[in-house]
Amino acid sequence: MNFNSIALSEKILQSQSFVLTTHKNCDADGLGSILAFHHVLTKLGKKVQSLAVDDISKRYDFMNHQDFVSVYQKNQVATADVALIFDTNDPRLVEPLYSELKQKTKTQIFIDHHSPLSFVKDINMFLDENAASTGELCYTLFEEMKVPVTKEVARALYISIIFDTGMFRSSKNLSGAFYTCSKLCHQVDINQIYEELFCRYDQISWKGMMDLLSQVQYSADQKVAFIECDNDSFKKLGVSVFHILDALDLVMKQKSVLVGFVSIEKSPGQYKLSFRSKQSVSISRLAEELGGGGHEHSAGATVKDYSKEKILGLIKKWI
Ligand SMILES: [Mn+2]
Repeated sequence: MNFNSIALSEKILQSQSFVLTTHKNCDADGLGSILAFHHVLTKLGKKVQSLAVDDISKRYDFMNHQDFVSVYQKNQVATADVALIFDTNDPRLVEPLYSELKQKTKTQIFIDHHSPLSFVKDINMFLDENAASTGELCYTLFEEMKVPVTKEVARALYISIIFDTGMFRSSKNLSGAFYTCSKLCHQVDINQIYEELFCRYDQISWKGMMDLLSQVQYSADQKVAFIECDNDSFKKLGVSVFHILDALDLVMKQKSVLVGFVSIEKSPGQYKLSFRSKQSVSISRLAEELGGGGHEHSAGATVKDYSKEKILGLIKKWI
């Protein structure tokens, strides 16, 4: 069933116990949404268990999630009325936790801003594709629930929004992001959050990213730029996935480039592909074709077979 904000806030206010989670390999939007709800629900006297499906990147330590969000362990999920699953509508990205949630919680509800997946049926959703982040949707619910937004809730939501919009750069309708941040910003340290999220290079990783940028390859018409990185060069360069994505964002600053991608060989026969696009070129369907998903201008997939020729061929269809 599809919830609207009124029906969902009623459901939340009427329920007593919750499990909160987000997609695997969580990001600041999903984690910020969990944290904001964790604080709000706890203050309302509800029972709350907050779980990450897998390890949380050290990059997000500054979000101070340690005391509130733990990593899922089999058979450790509490029984609860409602499971709220943030920033995805794809149950596969919440496994193996999702299967356990179906046994331990009465209702599972996805709160998300990604395109709904055509093959996923029979899930409960509160979904708004026009929202630029899930944090924005959480704020809509808090307004509907008429709960006060404390300093720690404001900080968590502000991080969600700034992260997912890349400081208000995303292609989506940003009015909701601006509106929400206008309500939050007086309670948050804007400069500190900017630095924690976006200034994260030491000398080694900075040099590593420069090396990555010197390895950019182009399609014949210069409209596609890409970086290939295998596991060894990853370690040699001293960079993480986040640094590589930063390099990809820099590559997209070239005028002629409409699509950029990075291919990261995580292990033999397992490639993580991240795509960016500009202007009217949408790459979300391309990512879906490859078994992944995402947004119009930012998407990704993990594939077993990778060749640059194949990916360049697929991209051609969308330019
Ligand atoms: Mn998001």
